[in-house]
Amino acid sequence: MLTIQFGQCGNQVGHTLFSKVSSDMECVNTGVSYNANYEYSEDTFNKWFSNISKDNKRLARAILVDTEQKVIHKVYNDVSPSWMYSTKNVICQSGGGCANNWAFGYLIKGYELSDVILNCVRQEVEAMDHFDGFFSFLSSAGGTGSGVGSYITKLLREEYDKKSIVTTAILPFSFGEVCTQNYNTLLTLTKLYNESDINILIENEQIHGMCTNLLKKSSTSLQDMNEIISEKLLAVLQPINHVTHSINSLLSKIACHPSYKIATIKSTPHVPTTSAKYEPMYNWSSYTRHLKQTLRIPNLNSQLTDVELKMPSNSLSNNMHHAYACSISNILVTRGVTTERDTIITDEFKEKHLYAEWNTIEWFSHFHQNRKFLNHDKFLALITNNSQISHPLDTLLSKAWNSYVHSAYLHHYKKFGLEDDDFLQAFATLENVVKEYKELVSHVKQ
Ligand SMILES: Nc1nc2c(ncn2[C@@H]2O[C@H](COP(=O)(O)OP(=O)(O)OP(=O)(O)O)[C@@H](O)[C@H]2O)c(=O)[nH]1
Ligand SMILES: [Mg+2]
Repeated sequence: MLTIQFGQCGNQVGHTLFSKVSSDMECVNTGVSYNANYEYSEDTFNKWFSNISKDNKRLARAILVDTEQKVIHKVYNDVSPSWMYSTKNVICQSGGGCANNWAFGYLIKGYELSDVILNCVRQEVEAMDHFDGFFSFLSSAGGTGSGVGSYITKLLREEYDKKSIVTTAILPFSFGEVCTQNYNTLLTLTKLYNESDINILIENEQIHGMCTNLLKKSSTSLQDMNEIISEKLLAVLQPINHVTHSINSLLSKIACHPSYKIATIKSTPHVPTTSAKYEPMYNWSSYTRHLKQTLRIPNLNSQLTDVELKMPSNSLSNNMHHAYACSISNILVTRGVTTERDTIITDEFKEKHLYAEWNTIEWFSHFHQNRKFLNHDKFLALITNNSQISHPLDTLLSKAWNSYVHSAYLHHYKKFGLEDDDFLQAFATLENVVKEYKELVSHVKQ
């Protein structure tokens, strides 16, 4: 797997992720034998790192891209004793960024940087024994991650048409950021939907809520949020027991239908670092029940509390007033020690009524790893492709459309060559995605 980090957000999230991978490898409380831990560390290394540097640090298999220097220099120079980025993989212009303008990123900067980026990609790919695909990070709201990121994704799709492309896109807060964020998100998601095999969408608002409610942060920094984002991704991607856990095997399960290519990740437990030692010991079934509740959707007249913002509980009520989202597929990844008295039962996720009626095979998979993840006795992640995503995308579409009909800010895009037709096509594509997700119908509950 080759990781590519685009723009401020992409580089900051990527940096936190590699730091977490290293922390995970260095955990002493693993819960498994020396040999099993050795195998886990070796698999982790092969997945995320390419080599060992002269001063004995792991070299991240990652390419860093930005159109301004500040952030990329910060993450490159934030040196850890155990890992680092390769200098040759830092691709950065000395300009002032893309000014939150997708068109500037896609049509101007993406083109300018493309030869250098593709050369760097080729070198990394040639150095690998086995290359399964790309894993990229970007925010949809700025100009570089969104514009350059989607332009390069298009070129990667052309050049590596048989390889997987997994994109992690961070969606902006719904209020209080930049005025062009909805256009940028619309244009990015549309391009990525065409070129990537799966888009893992992360909502900043949701992650912020988790920091406030679960980690009890009085003020939340981007770093706090990036820690949660990285834990979610790694809980899915880190090695699992006895199975080759490649991007391709995940993709074949989660992106099993070409019209539904969006996934989100629910995870638990997230606890304040100060109280991690006293983390209450719930049994596996409390956690799996908790995660299943994250698939609920509100009914017409009732509000729904997002259970991902609450601590798990042994007495979580099975609230009958709320229906469940309709899923295309779900993968549960559990990490930690099981005992005879505390086993993992996944029947709740297999219930037919949670899935699209046309979906008749393999809609649910469970992977397990005995080795503890980041010192947690138990950690669970559910990567899910389901209809809930239609809600934030619908909100985004109506805000973008509202600006568009008033021709707000369009001149910023048109001066770089984007036309009304491009906008209209983007609206049509994303509206169609939302429609497909909204119209999903589940198997009838038995
Ligand atoms: N979760 C998270 N979000 C971030 C981070 N940095 C920026 N963002 C979000 O990313 C969006 C802004 O995009 P940036 O990544 O800063 O923009 P860029 O890709 O560098 O593009 P330009 O600066 O316009 O060239 C906003 O929605 C921010 O909330 C981060 O470290 N973590
Ligand atoms: Mg920037």
